[in-house]
Amino acid sequence: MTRSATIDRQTRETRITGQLELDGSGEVRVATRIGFLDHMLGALAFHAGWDLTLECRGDLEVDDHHTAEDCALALGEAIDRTLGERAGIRRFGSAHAPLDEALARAVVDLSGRPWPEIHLGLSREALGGLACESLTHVLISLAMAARCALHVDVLRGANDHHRAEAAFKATALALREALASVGGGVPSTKGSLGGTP
Ligand SMILES: [Mn+2]
Repeated sequence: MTRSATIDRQTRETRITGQLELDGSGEVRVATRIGFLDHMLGALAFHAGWDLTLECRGDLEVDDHHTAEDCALALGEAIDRTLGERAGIRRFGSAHAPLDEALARAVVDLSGRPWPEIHLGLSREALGGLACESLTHVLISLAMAARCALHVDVLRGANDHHRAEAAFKATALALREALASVGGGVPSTKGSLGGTP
């Protein structure tokens, strides 16, 4: 059974189309017209082992915010749809990723309950055409839409490009582990990962 979802999210602010295949081989094509967002979502999908196409036409004449947020929401919603009742997944995942001097840690629980804790500690205003606050917001939006607890901490690093990229790579590796198909039922003593406490 393939775990895939079509991405089609249209608002007055953004138009997003694409395709997500969870059990892919890292074939990734992301085109949001924001270079650094392409770089981060591309790294996320590649290191998570997904096949992903994602194209966004957003209101960049306003700023980068809607494009960044909505791409993350569309991707998170696609992850959520591929999982259905969330049976047969590992559910938990954690990873560290370095990029030279930078080191990031990501811990995920595909619990059905959205809880982002994103601490990137970036000091620059922007990276490329992407505000650094938008990078944090991307991971928050991803966790909200994918309905998972996602804790990302950049533990050290002097270069903000490195800090951000390490954070997205660690998130990718943690998600890869949590999304792994291990068989069996819903991995919860409650018997459901529907999202109610
Ligand atoms: Mn880079």
